[in-house]
Amino acid sequence: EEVEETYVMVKPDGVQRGLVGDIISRFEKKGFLLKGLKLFQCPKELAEEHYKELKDKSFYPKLIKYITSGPVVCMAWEGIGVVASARKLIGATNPLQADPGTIRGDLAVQTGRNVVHGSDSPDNGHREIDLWFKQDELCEWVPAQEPWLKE
Ligand code: YYY
Ligand code: MG
Repeated sequence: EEVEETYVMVKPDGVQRGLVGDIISRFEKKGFLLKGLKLFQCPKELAEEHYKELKDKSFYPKLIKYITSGPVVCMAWEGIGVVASARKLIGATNPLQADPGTIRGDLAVQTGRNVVHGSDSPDNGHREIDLWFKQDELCEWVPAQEPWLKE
């Protein structure tokens, strides 16, 4: 069990629908450590860099338009096994296939409006946090509850 970091983002639909608090709360309550948080209007170039592995997919133009269509909420979360755990909390890419209890399973219906992003590997966690945050936007801190979370 390794300490990792992951990039989680509430997409423009989640912000517009007032779901930011609910989504942040799920990661907080799980016991992960919030290291960075901001509301941000994503420029097209950044969206393209973030999703560069998908640039040949048919849905890519729509995806870039969606992600840049309004402000997003960017988060950096740290914790033991946080990359895979965040993906579990988020649920399957297609919200109709996402289990109840997951963010997408509870709060969304369409793949193209699936409310939230989470990094898919520890390497991408680092890469995406570097991409979306400046170094001085990230905090290293120890929450008072830490001894009650970690053995
Ligand atoms: O990691 P995750 O967000 O669950 O899915 P990806 O396969 O990385 O795709 C990124 C993003 O692209 C997805 O969240 C919605 C969108 N997308 C789409 O609009 N249509 C698809 N068939 C697949 C993905
Ligand atoms: Mg992905």
